[in-house]
Amino acid sequence: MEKEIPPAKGQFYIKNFILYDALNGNSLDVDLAQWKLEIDGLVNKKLAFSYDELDKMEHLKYNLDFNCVTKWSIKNVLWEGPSLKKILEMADVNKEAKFAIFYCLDGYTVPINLEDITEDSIIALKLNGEILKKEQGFPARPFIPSLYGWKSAKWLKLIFLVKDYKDGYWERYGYHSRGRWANQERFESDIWKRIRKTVIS
Ligand SMILES: Nc1nc2c(c(=O)[nH]1)N[C@H]1C(S)=C(S)[C@@H](COP(=O)(O)O)O[C@H]1N2
Ligand SMILES: [Mo]
Repeated sequence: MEKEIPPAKGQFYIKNFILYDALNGNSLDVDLAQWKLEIDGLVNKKLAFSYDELDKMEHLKYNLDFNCVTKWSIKNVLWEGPSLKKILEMADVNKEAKFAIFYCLDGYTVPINLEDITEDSIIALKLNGEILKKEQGFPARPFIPSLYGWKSAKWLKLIFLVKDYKDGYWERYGYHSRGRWANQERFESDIWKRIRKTVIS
């Protein structure tokens, strides 16, 4: 008998994604002729990729779990898309940049430590063999294997490189600044948040 692989610490498996839409992204009709993924901020080359250009780049393809911080996980999702690390290399990120802020068409935002953007991080264009559905964040969302699901920003529009950390949509409400699931970096204490707010605003 095949041995069941348990989910990440503190997580349980469910069958289907719970589709989140904190800022009404589901109502977005994205016109691909207009849409471009922009790379801006602390880069030496500002770039803008059309969907077609992203689709024509070499794609990484692998199965990995999706872990939502609220404890549900989806087993063995097939992820597919161009390398995020390569895209950032093409933009020639400045040495002083420490974070990438992801901006979405619905107004959702999320900061990611550049350290977490590893070789296997992608701009996902496909999920389980199909192009992203509207409610899954069409046309593109990042997938960063070490991080919880809230860091996978749907309806992605812009990646902005910065030196200083800045809260995104959920971090403002206490979600962890980094969000690695292996360390269960779910939420941060109010005290830490208050200290951080006074230093970085
Ligand atoms: N633009 C946008 N991206 C988002 C969210 C959102 O509300 N808006 N929710 C996040 C959260 S908390 C999770 S767990 C995942 C859920 O992905 P799913 O909606 O495909 O299940 O999307 C993340 N990306
Ligand atoms: Mo989440």
